[in-house]
Amino acid sequence: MKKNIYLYLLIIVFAMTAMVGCGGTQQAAKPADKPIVLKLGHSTPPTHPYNLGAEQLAKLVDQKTNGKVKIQVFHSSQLGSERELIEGLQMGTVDMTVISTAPLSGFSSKFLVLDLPFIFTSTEHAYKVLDGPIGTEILSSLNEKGIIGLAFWENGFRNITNSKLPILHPADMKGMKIRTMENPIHMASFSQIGSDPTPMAFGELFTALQQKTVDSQENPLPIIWTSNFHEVQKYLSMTGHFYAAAPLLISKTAWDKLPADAQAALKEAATEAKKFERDQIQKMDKELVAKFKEKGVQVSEVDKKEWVEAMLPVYKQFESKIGTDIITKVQNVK
Ligand code: EAX
Repeated sequence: MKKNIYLYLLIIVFAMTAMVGCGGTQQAAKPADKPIVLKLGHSTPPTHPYNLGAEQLAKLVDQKTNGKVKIQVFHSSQLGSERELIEGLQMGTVDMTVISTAPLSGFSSKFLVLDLPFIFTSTEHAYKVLDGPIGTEILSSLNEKGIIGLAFWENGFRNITNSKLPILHPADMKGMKIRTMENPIHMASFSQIGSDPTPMAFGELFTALQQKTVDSQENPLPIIWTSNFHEVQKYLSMTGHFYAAAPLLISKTAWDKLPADAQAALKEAATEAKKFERDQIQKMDKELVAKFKEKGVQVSEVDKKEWVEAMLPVYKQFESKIGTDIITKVQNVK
């Protein structure tokens, strides 16, 4: 009997030790030791600067957090179209994106000023506005929408391509079916010169051009090149009518989950990768005209003054919605 009690006690003690041991092992592999993984989705191909910049960001964040934060990059609209990516950030189903500013105007009207035709006179002008207090104010307008802006990266000055004829003057665009981004100012600017704008997600654009659902589109040279639009668009006109900034964004849900030191590391990496990404855009912009010509694209330089004047009425049309003061402020940054 006594022997049995000892045996029971022994079993109980043994079992408890084993349980404690188990708990101990579980603690040793506690979830905090697993890296936090952030999913970053964007719309351009793997060779585009968005993707090169995002990969650079992932590398920097990994280094700066000693592997505690990893960024997984999904290119080519794998996580959705640009509008879906913004909605995903709001719902917390997508962690990060780098994206054109144009679709953001549907979420915060502060972005509208950036969409105006010819508002930026040079790349330097754009950088100065975006990296200064105006840019900060525009980005932080997203906070109440559940999105945090980390830095303005770059898409670039947009140029028109088409499959029909060389476009030199705004009047040459009469009746042209052109795909635009989902943005009221972009659409109004093309209606203003007599063309027929159709908004469409970027992921559908190549097929739409190939099947001639639309005859024309407009994008910065690095996008046209990396998406092979020159295979289905014979004419390129160097209009540079809109400047597309490309903010790097993170969902507030993901941001709040990061420890303070990781937040600081991410902010720092976002700024370092901004320089890297913008440099890639600038380098490609310089090299690409020659490459398009080699591919048989007919490239036209245009008289910008004509285009500025032709699209100018759009300013009046949107002035009350944007605010004249902010338009003047942007124009006056030199
Ligand atoms: O953000 O939709 C477009 O034409 C954009 O330039 C592209 O999605 C990159």
